[in-house]
Amino acid sequence: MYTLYGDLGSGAFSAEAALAEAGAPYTFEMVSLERGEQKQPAFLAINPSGKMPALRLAEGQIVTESAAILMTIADHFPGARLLPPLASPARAQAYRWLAFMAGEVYPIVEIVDYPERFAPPGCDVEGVRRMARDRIRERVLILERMMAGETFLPGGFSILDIYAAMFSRWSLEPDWKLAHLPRLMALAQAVSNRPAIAPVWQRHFVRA
Ligand SMILES: N[C@@H](CCC(=O)N[C@@H](CS)C(=O)NCC(=O)O)C(=O)O
Repeated sequence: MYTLYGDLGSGAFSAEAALAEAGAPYTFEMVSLERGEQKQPAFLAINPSGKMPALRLAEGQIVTESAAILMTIADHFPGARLLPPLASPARAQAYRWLAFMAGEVYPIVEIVDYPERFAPPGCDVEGVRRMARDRIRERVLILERMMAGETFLPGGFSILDIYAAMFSRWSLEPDWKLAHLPRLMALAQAVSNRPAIAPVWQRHFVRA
């Protein structure tokens, strides 16, 4: 049994969607962002960086970092084909774009959500947020150009689709997304309609 720690609408969506798609047995442990529980000792003992998601494996070890969690789930359930075959050219592209989303997009989300962490006292906090949004737009536009269509990789569904769909839900204004991200929005729609993921999507992004 896996235990996933996180909040609804957070990065925990990606881990939960991958678990659901893999058919893995799991429980969801709520950690409230609104109440700042990610910075409380109980959760810091699980992830010292105070960020979600965190996944406890059946063996008991903790995995943090959303991309590492997604790759771990893909490894544990090879029959679910959540990544292209090992050492294939498509696998290298999957790593490339997972790393891009984890390293170039996700960290900027923190600046949009908590600009005060990055603004010296007296600085224009809303200006910092605006600049961060601009950087996210630029970087998501790169994803938009690189994706094959309704799946990120030409070979079919993978954890990249789950991850990209999640980023389509954050930090970007609806009108801008409609005008500039037709592929990403179609991909997100396709992800949200997958039978295993649909209820997870509903809990995280529709009811949340
Ligand atoms: N590098 C981390 C980033 C995770 C992250 O920023 N998660 C957000 C929620 S979507 C969070 O926990 N924010 C709380 C905070 O920064 O205080 C990952 O990929 O898992």
